[in-house]
Amino acid sequence: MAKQTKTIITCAITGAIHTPTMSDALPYTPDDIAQQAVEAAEAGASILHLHARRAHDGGVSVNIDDFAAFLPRIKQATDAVVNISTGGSLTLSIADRVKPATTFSPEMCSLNMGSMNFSFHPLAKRYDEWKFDWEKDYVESSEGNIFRNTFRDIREAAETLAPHDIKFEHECYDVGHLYNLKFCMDTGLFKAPIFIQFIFGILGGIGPEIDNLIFMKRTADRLFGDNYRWSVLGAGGAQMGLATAASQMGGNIRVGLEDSLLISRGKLAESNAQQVAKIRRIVEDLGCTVATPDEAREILDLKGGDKVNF
Ligand code: KMH
Ligand code: ZN
Repeated sequence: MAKQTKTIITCAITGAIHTPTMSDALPYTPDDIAQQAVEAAEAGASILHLHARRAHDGGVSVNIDDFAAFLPRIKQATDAVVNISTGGSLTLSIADRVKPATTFSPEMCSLNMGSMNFSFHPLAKRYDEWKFDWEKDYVESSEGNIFRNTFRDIREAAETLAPHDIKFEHECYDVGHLYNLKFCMDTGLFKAPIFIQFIFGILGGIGPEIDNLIFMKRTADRLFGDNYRWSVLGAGGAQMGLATAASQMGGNIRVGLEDSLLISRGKLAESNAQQVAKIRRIVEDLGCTVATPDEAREILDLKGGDKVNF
Protein backbone atom coordinates (compact mmCIF):
# COMPACT_ATOMS: atom_id res chain seq x y z
CA MET A 1 0.00 0.00 0.00
CA ALA A 2 1.29 3.51 -0.81
CA LYS A 3 2.34 5.33 2.36
CA GLN A 4 -0.32 7.76 3.50
CA THR A 5 1.17 11.25 3.76
CA LYS A 6 -1.11 12.65 6.44
CA THR A 7 -1.82 11.22 9.89
CA ILE A 8 -5.41 11.19 11.10
CA ILE A 9 -5.85 11.65 14.84
CA THR A 10 -9.08 10.26 16.27
CA CYS A 11 -9.99 11.27 19.80
CA ALA A 12 -12.35 8.96 21.74
CA ILE A 13 -13.83 11.30 24.31
CA THR A 14 -15.48 9.23 27.04
CA GLY A 15 -16.30 5.60 26.08
CA ALA A 16 -17.91 2.95 28.23
CA ILE A 17 -15.02 1.50 30.23
CA HIS A 18 -13.86 4.17 32.63
CA THR A 19 -16.08 5.55 35.37
CA PRO A 20 -16.23 8.98 37.04
CA THR A 21 -14.34 7.79 40.12
CA MET A 22 -11.31 6.94 38.02
CA SER A 23 -10.65 10.48 36.84
CA ASP A 24 -12.21 13.90 37.43
CA ALA A 25 -11.31 14.67 33.82
CA LEU A 26 -13.60 11.98 32.34
CA PRO A 27 -16.50 13.92 30.78
CA TYR A 28 -20.05 12.67 31.22
CA THR A 29 -22.41 15.65 31.22
CA PRO A 30 -23.43 16.88 27.75
CA ASP A 31 -21.66 20.19 28.47
CA ASP A 32 -18.41 18.49 29.36
CA ILE A 33 -18.56 15.98 26.49
CA ALA A 34 -19.21 18.81 24.01
CA GLN A 35 -16.53 21.07 25.45
CA GLN A 36 -13.86 18.37 25.60
CA ALA A 37 -14.74 17.20 22.08
CA VAL A 38 -14.42 20.73 20.69
CA GLU A 39 -11.13 21.28 22.48
CA ALA A 40 -9.80 17.95 21.21
CA ALA A 41 -10.67 19.01 17.67
CA GLU A 42 -8.94 22.34 18.21
CA ALA A 43 -5.87 20.46 19.43
CA GLY A 44 -5.70 18.44 16.20
CA ALA A 45 -8.19 15.58 16.28
CA SER A 46 -9.98 15.34 12.94
CA ILE A 47 -12.31 12.52 14.06
CA LEU A 48 -14.28 12.54 17.32
CA HIS A 49 -15.39 9.06 18.47
CA LEU A 50 -18.38 9.60 20.73
CA HIS A 51 -20.35 7.66 23.32
CA ALA A 52 -23.11 9.12 25.47
CA ARG A 53 -23.39 9.00 29.23
CA ARG A 54 -26.18 9.65 31.70
CA ALA A 55 -25.85 13.29 32.70
CA HIS A 56 -26.71 12.76 36.35
CA ASP A 57 -24.32 9.95 37.26
CA GLY A 58 -22.03 9.22 34.31
CA GLY A 59 -23.49 5.77 33.58
CA VAL A 60 -23.07 4.54 30.01
CA SER A 61 -26.00 5.31 27.73
CA VAL A 62 -27.21 4.60 24.22
CA ASN A 63 -30.23 6.87 24.67
CA ILE A 64 -30.99 9.19 21.79
CA ASP A 65 -31.65 12.14 24.11
CA ASP A 66 -28.24 11.82 25.69
CA PHE A 67 -26.59 12.05 22.25
CA ALA A 68 -28.91 14.85 21.13
CA ALA A 69 -27.74 16.92 24.09
CA PHE A 70 -24.21 17.30 22.70
CA LEU A 71 -24.08 16.41 18.98
CA PRO A 72 -25.44 19.71 17.57
CA ARG A 73 -23.10 21.69 19.80
CA ILE A 74 -20.09 19.79 18.51
CA LYS A 75 -21.20 20.24 14.92
CA GLN A 76 -21.70 23.96 15.41
CA ALA A 77 -18.31 24.51 16.97
CA THR A 78 -16.03 22.27 14.87
CA ASP A 79 -15.59 20.83 11.41
CA ALA A 80 -14.36 17.53 12.85
CA VAL A 81 -15.81 14.24 11.64
CA VAL A 82 -18.29 12.79 14.11
CA ASN A 83 -18.05 9.05 14.72
CA ILE A 84 -20.81 7.52 16.87
CA SER A 85 -20.14 4.29 18.74
CA THR A 86 -22.26 1.20 18.15
CA GLY A 87 -20.39 -0.54 20.97
CA GLY A 88 -21.72 1.82 23.61
CA SER A 89 -23.01 -0.91 25.86
CA LEU A 90 -21.19 -4.17 26.40
CA THR A 91 -24.43 -5.93 27.30
CA LEU A 92 -27.22 -4.51 25.09
CA SER A 93 -28.33 -6.02 21.77
CA ILE A 94 -26.94 -4.81 18.46
CA ALA A 95 -30.39 -3.43 17.58
CA ASP A 96 -30.25 -1.09 20.58
CA ARG A 97 -26.62 -0.24 19.98
CA VAL A 98 -27.10 0.92 16.37
CA LYS A 99 -30.04 3.23 17.14
CA PRO A 100 -27.93 6.34 17.82
CA ALA A 101 -26.16 5.86 14.47
CA THR A 102 -29.38 5.27 12.52
CA THR A 103 -30.98 8.28 14.23
CA PHE A 104 -28.17 10.77 13.67
CA SER A 105 -26.61 9.34 10.51
CA PRO A 106 -23.05 10.49 11.26
CA GLU A 107 -20.17 10.34 8.78
CA MET A 108 -18.68 7.43 10.73
CA CYS A 109 -19.64 4.86 13.35
CA SER A 110 -17.82 2.03 15.05
CA LEU A 111 -18.49 -1.61 14.23
CA ASN A 112 -17.01 -4.30 16.45
CA MET A 113 -15.77 -7.26 14.45
CA GLY A 114 -16.13 -10.20 16.81
CA SER A 115 -17.54 -11.56 20.04
CA MET A 116 -15.10 -11.69 22.91
CA ASN A 117 -14.43 -11.50 26.62
CA PHE A 118 -14.16 -7.76 27.31
CA SER A 119 -13.18 -7.01 30.84
CA PHE A 120 -11.79 -4.26 33.00
CA HIS A 121 -12.61 -5.84 36.38
CA PRO A 122 -9.00 -5.61 37.64
CA LEU A 123 -9.49 -1.81 37.82
CA ALA A 124 -12.00 -2.24 40.67
CA LYS A 125 -9.26 -3.11 43.16
CA ARG A 126 -7.72 0.35 42.83
CA TYR A 127 -10.60 2.22 44.44
CA ASP A 128 -11.97 2.06 48.00
CA GLU A 129 -14.63 4.69 47.48
CA TRP A 130 -16.79 5.35 44.46
CA LYS A 131 -18.47 8.56 43.36
CA PHE A 132 -21.67 6.82 42.20
CA ASP A 133 -23.47 3.65 43.32
CA TRP A 134 -23.43 1.90 39.94
CA GLU A 135 -19.70 2.07 39.31
CA LYS A 136 -18.24 -0.69 41.51
CA ASP A 137 -20.65 -3.35 40.34
CA TYR A 138 -20.31 -2.22 36.72
CA VAL A 139 -16.54 -2.58 36.80
CA GLU A 140 -16.48 -5.82 38.82
CA SER A 141 -19.16 -7.49 36.76
CA SER A 142 -17.23 -6.95 33.54
CA GLU A 143 -15.36 -10.12 34.58
CA GLY A 144 -18.44 -11.96 33.25
CA ASN A 145 -18.91 -9.88 30.10
CA ILE A 146 -19.25 -11.42 26.70
CA PHE A 147 -19.18 -8.56 24.22
CA ARG A 148 -21.51 -10.02 21.61
CA ASN A 149 -20.79 -9.24 17.96
CA THR A 150 -21.78 -12.34 16.00
CA PHE A 151 -21.66 -12.55 12.22
CA ARG A 152 -25.42 -12.03 12.24
CA ASP A 153 -25.08 -8.96 14.49
CA ILE A 154 -22.46 -7.53 12.16
CA ARG A 155 -24.57 -8.21 9.08
CA GLU A 156 -27.69 -6.73 10.66
CA ALA A 157 -25.82 -3.61 11.75
CA ALA A 158 -24.27 -3.20 8.30
CA GLU A 159 -27.59 -3.72 6.53
CA THR A 160 -29.48 -1.36 8.86
CA LEU A 161 -26.88 1.34 8.42
CA ALA A 162 -26.29 0.85 4.67
CA PRO A 163 -28.83 3.52 3.57
CA HIS A 164 -26.94 6.09 5.66
CA ASP A 165 -23.63 5.78 3.77
CA ILE A 166 -21.68 5.70 7.03
CA LYS A 167 -18.01 4.69 7.03
CA PHE A 168 -17.30 2.11 9.69
CA GLU A 169 -14.44 2.21 12.13
CA HIS A 170 -13.94 -1.57 12.19
CA GLU A 171 -12.86 -2.36 15.74
CA CYS A 172 -10.46 -5.33 15.59
CA TYR A 173 -9.21 -6.55 18.97
CA ASP A 174 -7.42 -9.63 17.74
CA VAL A 175 -6.18 -11.21 14.55
CA GLY A 176 -9.29 -13.36 14.10
CA HIS A 177 -11.35 -10.18 13.81
CA LEU A 178 -9.44 -9.33 10.64
CA TYR A 179 -10.53 -12.64 9.15
CA ASN A 180 -14.11 -11.97 10.27
CA LEU A 181 -13.89 -8.62 8.48
CA LYS A 182 -12.46 -10.24 5.37
CA PHE A 183 -15.33 -12.76 5.34
CA CYS A 184 -17.90 -9.96 5.67
CA MET A 185 -16.17 -7.88 3.01
CA ASP A 186 -16.22 -10.80 0.59
CA THR A 187 -19.98 -11.05 1.10
CA GLY A 188 -20.28 -7.44 -0.07
CA LEU A 189 -21.17 -5.81 3.25
CA PHE A 190 -18.49 -3.12 3.16
CA LYS A 191 -17.19 -0.76 0.54
CA ALA A 192 -13.46 -0.02 0.07
CA PRO A 193 -11.54 1.66 1.47
CA ILE A 194 -12.48 0.13 4.79
CA PHE A 195 -11.08 1.72 7.95
CA ILE A 196 -9.63 -0.68 10.52
CA GLN A 197 -8.91 0.27 14.12
CA PHE A 198 -6.29 -2.15 15.44
CA ILE A 199 -6.93 -2.38 19.19
CA PHE A 200 -4.29 -3.57 21.64
CA GLY A 201 -4.43 -4.15 25.36
CA ILE A 202 -8.08 -4.81 26.11
CA LEU A 203 -8.38 -7.77 28.52
CA GLY A 204 -9.91 -10.34 26.19
CA GLY A 205 -8.06 -9.11 23.09
CA ILE A 206 -4.50 -9.15 21.78
CA GLY A 207 -1.78 -7.64 24.00
CA PRO A 208 -0.15 -4.24 23.51
CA GLU A 209 3.16 -5.34 21.99
CA ILE A 210 4.83 -3.89 18.92
CA ASP A 211 5.24 -7.44 17.56
CA ASN A 212 1.46 -7.73 17.60
CA LEU A 213 1.05 -4.43 15.78
CA ILE A 214 3.37 -5.64 13.05
CA PHE A 215 1.56 -8.98 12.92
CA MET A 216 -1.88 -7.34 12.66
CA LYS A 217 -0.67 -4.90 10.01
CA ARG A 218 1.00 -7.62 7.96
CA THR A 219 -2.13 -9.78 8.17
CA ALA A 220 -4.33 -6.87 7.08
CA ASP A 221 -1.97 -6.12 4.17
CA ARG A 222 -2.36 -9.72 3.03
CA LEU A 223 -6.13 -9.77 3.42
CA PHE A 224 -7.08 -6.30 2.18
CA GLY A 225 -4.20 -5.06 0.02
CA ASP A 226 -4.88 -1.47 -1.05
CA ASN A 227 -8.49 -1.59 0.08
CA TYR A 228 -7.98 -0.49 3.65
CA ARG A 229 -6.83 2.39 5.84
CA TRP A 230 -5.77 1.76 9.40
CA SER A 231 -5.35 3.27 12.81
CA VAL A 232 -4.05 2.09 16.18
CA LEU A 233 -5.46 2.31 19.66
CA GLY A 234 -3.43 1.13 22.65
CA ALA A 235 -5.36 0.80 25.91
CA GLY A 236 -4.07 2.33 29.13
CA GLY A 237 -0.32 2.88 29.42
CA ALA A 238 0.22 1.52 25.90
CA GLN A 239 -1.62 4.42 24.29
CA MET A 240 1.14 6.88 23.41
CA GLY A 241 3.83 4.33 22.55
CA LEU A 242 1.68 2.35 20.14
CA ALA A 243 0.29 5.52 18.57
CA THR A 244 3.83 6.75 17.99
CA ALA A 245 4.84 3.42 16.44
CA ALA A 246 1.77 3.42 14.20
CA SER A 247 2.52 6.93 12.98
CA GLN A 248 6.01 5.82 11.98
CA MET A 249 4.56 2.87 10.07
CA GLY A 250 2.33 5.16 8.02
CA GLY A 251 -0.81 4.55 10.06
CA ASN A 252 -3.34 6.74 11.80
CA ILE A 253 -3.79 7.01 15.53
CA ARG A 254 -6.44 7.16 18.21
CA VAL A 255 -6.12 8.69 21.66
CA GLY A 256 -8.67 9.91 24.19
CA LEU A 257 -9.91 9.26 27.70
CA GLU A 258 -12.06 6.37 26.45
CA ASP A 259 -8.87 4.39 25.89
CA SER A 260 -6.53 5.73 28.57
CA LEU A 261 -6.91 8.13 31.49
CA LEU A 262 -3.17 8.85 31.56
CA ILE A 263 -0.98 11.57 30.11
CA SER A 264 2.24 9.85 31.17
CA ARG A 265 3.27 6.97 33.38
CA GLY A 266 1.18 7.12 36.57
CA LYS A 267 -0.17 10.63 35.84
CA LEU A 268 -3.79 11.33 34.98
CA ALA A 269 -4.53 13.42 31.90
CA GLU A 270 -6.28 16.73 32.50
CA SER A 271 -8.40 16.41 29.37
CA ASN A 272 -8.78 14.73 25.99
CA ALA A 273 -7.20 17.76 24.35
CA GLN A 274 -4.07 17.31 26.44
CA GLN A 275 -3.63 13.79 25.02
CA VAL A 276 -4.26 15.03 21.46
CA ALA A 277 -1.76 17.87 21.89
CA LYS A 278 0.85 15.46 23.23
CA ILE A 279 0.57 12.89 20.45
CA ARG A 280 0.43 15.65 17.86
CA ARG A 281 3.64 17.14 19.21
CA ILE A 282 5.34 13.73 19.14
CA VAL A 283 4.29 12.74 15.63
CA GLU A 284 5.03 16.17 14.18
CA ASP A 285 8.47 16.11 15.80
CA LEU A 286 8.98 12.76 14.08
CA GLY A 287 8.08 14.13 10.66
CA CYS A 288 4.35 13.44 10.27
CA THR A 289 1.76 15.98 9.18
CA VAL A 290 -1.56 15.81 10.94
CA ALA A 291 -4.64 15.56 8.69
CA THR A 292 -7.34 18.23 8.79
CA PRO A 293 -10.96 17.04 8.96
CA ASP A 294 -11.34 17.54 5.21
CA GLU A 295 -8.17 15.61 4.54
CA ALA A 296 -9.51 12.81 6.75
CA ARG A 297 -12.73 12.89 4.72
CA GLU A 298 -10.75 12.47 1.53
CA ILE A 299 -8.49 9.70 2.86
CA LEU A 300 -11.46 7.71 4.18
CA ASP A 301 -13.91 8.65 1.41
CA LEU A 302 -16.56 10.01 3.77
CA LYS A 303 -19.94 11.34 2.70
CA GLY A 304 -19.40 14.84 4.16
CA GLY A 305 -20.38 16.77 7.25
CA ASP A 306 -23.44 18.27 5.53
CA LYS A 307 -25.10 14.84 5.19
CA VAL A 308 -25.57 14.07 8.88
CA ASN A 309 -28.81 14.26 10.79
CA PHE A 310 -28.06 16.50 13.76
N1 KMH B 1 -13.43 1.11 23.80
C1 KMH B 1 -12.56 0.70 22.75
C2 KMH B 1 -11.55 -0.27 23.20
C3 KMH B 1 -16.86 1.01 20.28
O1 KMH B 1 -17.09 2.12 20.70
O2 KMH B 1 -17.58 0.46 19.43
C4 KMH B 1 -13.30 0.19 21.57
C5 KMH B 1 -14.48 0.99 21.08
C6 KMH B 1 -15.68 0.21 20.77
O3 KMH B 1 -14.39 2.18 20.92
ZN1 ZN C 1 -15.88 3.54 21.71
